[in-house]
Amino acid sequence: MSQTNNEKKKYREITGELTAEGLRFAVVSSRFNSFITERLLDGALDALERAGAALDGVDVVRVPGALELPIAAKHLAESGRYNAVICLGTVIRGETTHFEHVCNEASKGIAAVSLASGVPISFGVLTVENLEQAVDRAGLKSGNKGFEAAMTAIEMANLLKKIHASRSAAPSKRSRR
Ligand code: INI
Repeated sequence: MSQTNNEKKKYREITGELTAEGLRFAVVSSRFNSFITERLLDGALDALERAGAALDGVDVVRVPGALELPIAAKHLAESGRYNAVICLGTVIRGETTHFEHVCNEASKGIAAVSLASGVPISFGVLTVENLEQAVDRAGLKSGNKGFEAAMTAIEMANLLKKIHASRSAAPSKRSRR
């Protein structure tokens, strides 16, 4: 059977490495449900350190709740000091519809800030039904979502650097003809 174009790999593939050496990160961590979110922060810092980031170059910024993550992330992203920002929080469904508002506004806000600033901002916010689900995702059965958010930030920071580098190396329109 003949190889597909994907298998032949004739195209150029651009991917982000999982190395954090020489990159600057800010972590925004919310205090609401801090028992869980502090475990996400542990996971995120562990990922950054394992990937080679210098932790004395990482800034950890505290906000009251998940709703305040986007505004802090916006100012950090716009400062130009960071290759990526990692947002951490824990939203646990209660009796009211507040849960939906907090989840929707936090996720929409973070996505909007990331697109507007061009800085990768990862969404390490647990949106769960109960405490058991939160514990599972903060280092128990289902891994640590803070660790995953940091790895995503590292990959995206490297990917965007490469995309910019490959753009500047592209042949001009004239020489492509
Ligand atoms: N903030 C959270 O981070 N998690 C929650 O579960 C939560 N609940 O359930 O209300 C929550 N609310 C606070 C919100 O993020 C803001 O800090 C507050 O509304 C003030 O703007």
